Amino acid sequence: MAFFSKIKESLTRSREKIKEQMNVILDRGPALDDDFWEGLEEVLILADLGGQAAMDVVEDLQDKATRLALPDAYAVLDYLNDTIAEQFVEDDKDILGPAPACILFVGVNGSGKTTTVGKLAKENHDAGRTVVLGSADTFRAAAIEQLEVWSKRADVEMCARERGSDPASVCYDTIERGEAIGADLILIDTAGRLHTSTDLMRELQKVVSVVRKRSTLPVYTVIVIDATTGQNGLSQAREFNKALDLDGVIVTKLDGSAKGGIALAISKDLELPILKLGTGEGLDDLKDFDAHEYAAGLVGDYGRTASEGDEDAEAEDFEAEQTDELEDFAEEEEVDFEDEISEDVEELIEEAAEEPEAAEEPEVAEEPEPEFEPAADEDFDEDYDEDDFYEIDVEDEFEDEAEEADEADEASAEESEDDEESDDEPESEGESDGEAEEEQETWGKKLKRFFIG
Ligand SMILES: Nc1nc2c(ncn2[C@@H]2O[C@H](COP(=O)(O)OP(=O)(O)OP(=O)(O)O)[C@@H](O)[C@H]2O)c(=O)[nH]1
Ligand SMILES: [Mg+2]
Repeated sequence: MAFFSKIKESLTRSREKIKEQMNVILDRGPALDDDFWEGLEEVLILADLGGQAAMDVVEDLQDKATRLALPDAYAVLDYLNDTIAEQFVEDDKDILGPAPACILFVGVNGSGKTTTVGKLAKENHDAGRTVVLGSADTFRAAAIEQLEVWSKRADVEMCARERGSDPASVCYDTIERGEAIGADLILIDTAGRLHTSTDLMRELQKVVSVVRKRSTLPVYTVIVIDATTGQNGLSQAREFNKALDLDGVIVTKLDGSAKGGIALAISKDLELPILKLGTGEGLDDLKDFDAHEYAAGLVGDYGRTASEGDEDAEAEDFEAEQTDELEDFAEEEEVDFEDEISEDVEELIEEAAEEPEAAEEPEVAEEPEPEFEPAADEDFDEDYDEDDFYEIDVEDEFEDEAEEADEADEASAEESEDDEESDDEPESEGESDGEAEEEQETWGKKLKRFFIG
């Protein structure tokens, strides 16, 4: 059961980092003085929101504080999440919306392009759309095979040429194939490249311009940014944007990052919408972006009104989750444990009943179990350590055993009388067999009572 959204969960590290710094300024007191505003701006910059976004958020909050006559820091912080959310650029073109489109994915090496293309292919195929993938990463070893794996997982077609061929030709083929089958969505994976390499960026420009000329569907270029790269992600996005005039951003690896604020820095700086968020390596770990959800996950709550209710709810959810898990665990373990014990005990009882020779062992055959003989209280105190008996009620146990031992004695006495009348078997052997059977029964009862209760 998911109590936190995957996005909120993925932003945990970023949120905790902000919380630590925010608590420092709140510890100084709730006054709305210069120290508070400067401290707040610093917290936002350190949270990777970027200088511009941090300044704009603080100015906006100062306006609200004046306009609404907010009394203190807590009242201001009630507006922090919404103010941050308002800074994100909206996706006016609805790039990943229902309209048919051809989308190129670009970015530095390892940012998550191929994985993102695969996840999107799955999501759109599941939504009933016809999707075609193009593997325009003809440079990296195994890049084509990697996308092929995703195309199979998503159950969509893929176009490729051999490694080393012209990526623009692959794009051409893919668009042609997409048109032939009436695809709603053409997703093209490109080779990762350093944003600082002029040659590689020029090559990419060529690819994008071929696609723009050839495609009859609207063409969008989307950069994939790894959230763990923080401010370097902003530099990457700037360079790619200069070269390609980007349309949108997908931020990946949010799950492993403490620099979630970078999404706002990029959106704000480049005036680009965030389209999706990568929250893991699985097929379903690509989430829609919602500015308010994101801001709440990134910052948490400090304001007077929001915080208490929300944190209480979180604590309750967490507690309920733990209780459910413990109950499930206990149920499973108990069932298995009981089954095992019952089976073991039944086997022991059966074995004991089937194998009377076991009773011929000297201590069983010759002695009627001294530890079960009734003992005087003073003897008991001297000879037994109560710890040896764990949770068994010692007195009851001894009374029971005494009764059983008495019964066993009587039974064997009767049998030996019978045996004396008959000369078929030697006296000692007959006595020993009778005792042995009684012993087995006594053991059986004892084991059954001990394990099963
Ligand atoms: N934790 C996590 N890992 C991710 C996410 N997205 C991608 N990855 C992992 O990041 C690694 C690189 O992903 P790729 O999709 O190969 O990246 P790429 O941009 O295509 O890489 P190149 O083609 O070499 O440029 C893989 O191990 C992915 O499983 C994400 O959202 N979260
Ligand atoms: Mg790749």
